[in-house]
Amino acid sequence: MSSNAVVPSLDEVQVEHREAISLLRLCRPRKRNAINDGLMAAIGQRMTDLPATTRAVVLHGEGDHFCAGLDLSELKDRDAVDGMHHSRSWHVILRDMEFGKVPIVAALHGAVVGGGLELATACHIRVADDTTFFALPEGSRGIFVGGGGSVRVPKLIGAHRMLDMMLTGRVYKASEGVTIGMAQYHVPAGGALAKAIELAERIAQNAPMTNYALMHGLPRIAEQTADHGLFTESMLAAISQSAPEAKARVRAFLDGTGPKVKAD
Ligand code: 1HE
Repeated sequence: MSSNAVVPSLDEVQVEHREAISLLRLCRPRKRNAINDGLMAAIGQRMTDLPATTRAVVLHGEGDHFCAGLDLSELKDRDAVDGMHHSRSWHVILRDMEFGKVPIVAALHGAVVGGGLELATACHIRVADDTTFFALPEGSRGIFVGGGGSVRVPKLIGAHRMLDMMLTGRVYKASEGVTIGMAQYHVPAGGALAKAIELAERIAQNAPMTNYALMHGLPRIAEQTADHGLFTESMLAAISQSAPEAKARVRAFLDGTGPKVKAD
């Protein structure tokens, strides 16, 4: 029986495990890490294959750019039905990243455009170095976002900023992008990966239940009514604090052995 299943291009998404964190590197620099079906399937496969020891992931790109978006050469022959299936296939993989097992920190540099921005916004933390620029060139290519951008990007920067980006081709440089909420961190050129690793290692020290509750709870609570949101919050609070790990961490603070909050 023949199958239409995409073969993941695993060599284009390299993985490195470092104790509690895993690094995924987009490795298609010749094409500026443009995402074809094989590369997207490989991202999905790598996320599925993370070892149980991984508590946070860093996603970064090889070469001068994080990601040039959809591989436009694949678009030539796609009809409406194929386009629908293609978009839905991105939705599944990016949803599984956003609502996966562990937080993902994206280390951004160079182009973070089109589907590259959609990929970055499926991550939980974005670190942009000074070379980073954000754009949604779909408008000028006669197409539309298809990887969840219309849902995730407005949550970060507002629908009208996204509208402006797509209608006018506006490009946000790193500092401006960070100011409007595209990324949470802005670092000097070449510094995104080191900062992302530092943050992932910090995230990996949290209780896994708390990380999970944050990743899964906060976006859902944001879409609930206030009354439902408060109820969900109470459930997550109750479940988190009843875990043995939470008890041990609170006890450690009360014993004087747990970390204090520092302002630096
Ligand atoms: C590509 C792609 C691509 C580069 N698909 N091949 N995304 C875009 O509209 C962005 C298109 N790319 C660019 O604007 C530029 O390539 C960059 C600003 C990202 C980088 O510029 P530069 O000068 O470093 O590289 P380059 O010379 O433009 O590209 C190098 C090669 O990569 C070249 O191929 P070559 O065979 O001539 O060497 C380019 O054709 C190729 N390349 N980007 C295919 N995107 C789920 S829906 C999402 C919808 C979208 O993402 S639309 C936005 C698509």
